[in-house]
Amino acid sequence: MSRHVVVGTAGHIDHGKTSLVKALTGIDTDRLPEEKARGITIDLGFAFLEEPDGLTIEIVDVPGHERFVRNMLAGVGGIDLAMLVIAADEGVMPQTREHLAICSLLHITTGLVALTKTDLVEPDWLELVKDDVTSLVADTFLAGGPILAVSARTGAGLPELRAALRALAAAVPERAADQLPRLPIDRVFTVKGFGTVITGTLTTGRIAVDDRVEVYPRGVQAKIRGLQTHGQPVTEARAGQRTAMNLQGIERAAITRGDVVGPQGALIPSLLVDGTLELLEDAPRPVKTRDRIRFHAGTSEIMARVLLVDRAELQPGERTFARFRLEAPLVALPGDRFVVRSYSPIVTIGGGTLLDIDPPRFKRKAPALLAHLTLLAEGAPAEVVEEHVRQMGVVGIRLGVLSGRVPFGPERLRGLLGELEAGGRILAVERDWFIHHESDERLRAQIRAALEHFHRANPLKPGMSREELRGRAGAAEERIFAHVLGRLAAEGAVRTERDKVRLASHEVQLSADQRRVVDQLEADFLRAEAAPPSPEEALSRAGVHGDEEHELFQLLVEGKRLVRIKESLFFHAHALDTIQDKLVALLRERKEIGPGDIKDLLGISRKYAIPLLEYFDGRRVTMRVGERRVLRGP
Ligand SMILES: Nc1nc2c(ncn2[C@@H]2O[C@H](COP(=O)(O)OP(=O)(O)OP(=O)(O)O)[C@@H](O)[C@H]2O)c(=O)[nH]1
Ligand SMILES: [Mg+2]
Repeated sequence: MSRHVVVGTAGHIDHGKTSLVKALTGIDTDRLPEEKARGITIDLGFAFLEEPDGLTIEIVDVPGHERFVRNMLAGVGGIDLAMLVIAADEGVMPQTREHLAICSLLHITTGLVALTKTDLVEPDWLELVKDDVTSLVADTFLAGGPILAVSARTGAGLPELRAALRALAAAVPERAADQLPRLPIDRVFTVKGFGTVITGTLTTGRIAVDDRVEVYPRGVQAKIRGLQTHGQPVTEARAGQRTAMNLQGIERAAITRGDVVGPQGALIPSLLVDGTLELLEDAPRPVKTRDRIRFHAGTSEIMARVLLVDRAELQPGERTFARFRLEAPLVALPGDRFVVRSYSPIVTIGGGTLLDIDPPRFKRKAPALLAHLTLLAEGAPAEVVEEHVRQMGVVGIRLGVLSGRVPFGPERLRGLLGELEAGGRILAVERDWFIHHESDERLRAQIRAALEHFHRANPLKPGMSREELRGRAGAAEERIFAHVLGRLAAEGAVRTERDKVRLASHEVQLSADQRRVVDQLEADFLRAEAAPPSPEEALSRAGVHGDEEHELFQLLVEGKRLVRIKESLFFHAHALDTIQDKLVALLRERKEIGPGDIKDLLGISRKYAIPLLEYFDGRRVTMRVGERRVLRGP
């Protein structure tokens, strides 16, 4: 099986990085005319070595000039191992240190030192430089690693260097297969006849021709028309591969270095991220809250303000949690490492690990934020997922959003969610939409409390309006509210009738006096049959003053004893049944009738006859044909 391991060069300007890459691979990575003219590297260059057993060593050659560290940063974001190149005649220089620090901050875990231009120095000198280098790399990921003496000019030591690279590459662990495919873009150009082409190192996952992708943060969607690695067309690219991608349906001008290609809708561009922040021992000064910095992640560089979570100032060598307010959207995932450079002078001062993307709006200095970040930094994967669900409260979180906020791929995430659901920690309100069990319990308690309060305040009302209840119970998302209410109903705790909700235990309790009024009202309407009184009349005959809004009158309406036909015209439900029977019988006999016929049939005036006919039209019992009514067929 083929494997791709990415080696990045690092080291001071003119120390021989590009020459060494060329001596190893035969590829001149300085492509730009300006690079040729000035004899320095300005932007990233790419080369590769084909090794036995399907291993390809991809090489990213970076510039050493201090003004181009930003380009260097765009190159080392995706590397597996570092080749620190130090010219034997000059020894350790400022960008030797800075590049080494950057590699350390990015948590690159393996690599070697190539002590080059050895043709220019005496053996004694070489030994002195070796000692220097040994103490430079002590306490770094290069400690104890190979320090190889080479010369690009004479070729001395090159076979040993290549063998050492191969050995290190073989030991690099396989990149996680189950991760969202992500390709931070380092170059964009157009190829005549093909259109827009982007290149980058596919950091995770795999992609194939015809895949539909999105270019973040712009949100433009495109189809992969073609893929190439090392100038050869391929149908699929895998993690670690240098990839050129021909995108269909996208303008070159719509993309720049720093953008990220990923699956559609899967990543979250964010102006706010949380993470750890560690300052280098030799950072020139402390970092204070609101300091403006340059934030480098993947191939992007974004200006940002630092907001320290638990202190006002972070001293060199210290580490804490920080929030970054970015001046342009960042596209990254938790777990990604980043590097921070000071605004001015432009030097690398530290870095950290992203913990949360588009985090919940905690108050920055709140202990809750500290607890949240500590959990994200130190918790087991299931705890991290649970924490995200918990923080979303009664809004819940959808799988699509969650996957952009955790450092695990989709399959792993599904597994963790399944575990949490089985353990009762979270609930699925819908497929791929989750709330924490505490939020569920809180919502249930709020619903019960709101209903209890309502019943106490309105003992004669049979139930509370559903929308009012949702508002009182923390205005939960409609579908989550519906889900929780549905479960409460299934458990027999609440009853829902049309848009009214009540506790199952609630019963309207009437005093003897109230009972008498209600009974009398009902009797009045029953007796009146087709010519009912107005609500006011009926109420005053029962000895109370009021209109249809009167709670005792409403009791009969909500209990469906009285039915509103129009405005304040109410009929008793039984009376309506009787009227309907008579009407249907008459229509069967006559086939069609006019308003006068119903007046005669029921002995009522036009005032009742017209609304009744319209009511039965509305109930689809009758149908209007001109001025006449006929029976609507079954
Ligand atoms: N004598 C000698 N000269 C070398 C060797 N390697 C590189 N050089 C010379 O050193 C100079 C710089 O080499 P580059 O390979 O461009 O250095 P670099 O590290 O890529 O420089 P930047 O990319 O600009 O940081 C060139 O003039 C090379 O010819 C070597 O092994 N021996
Ligand atoms: Mg170079």
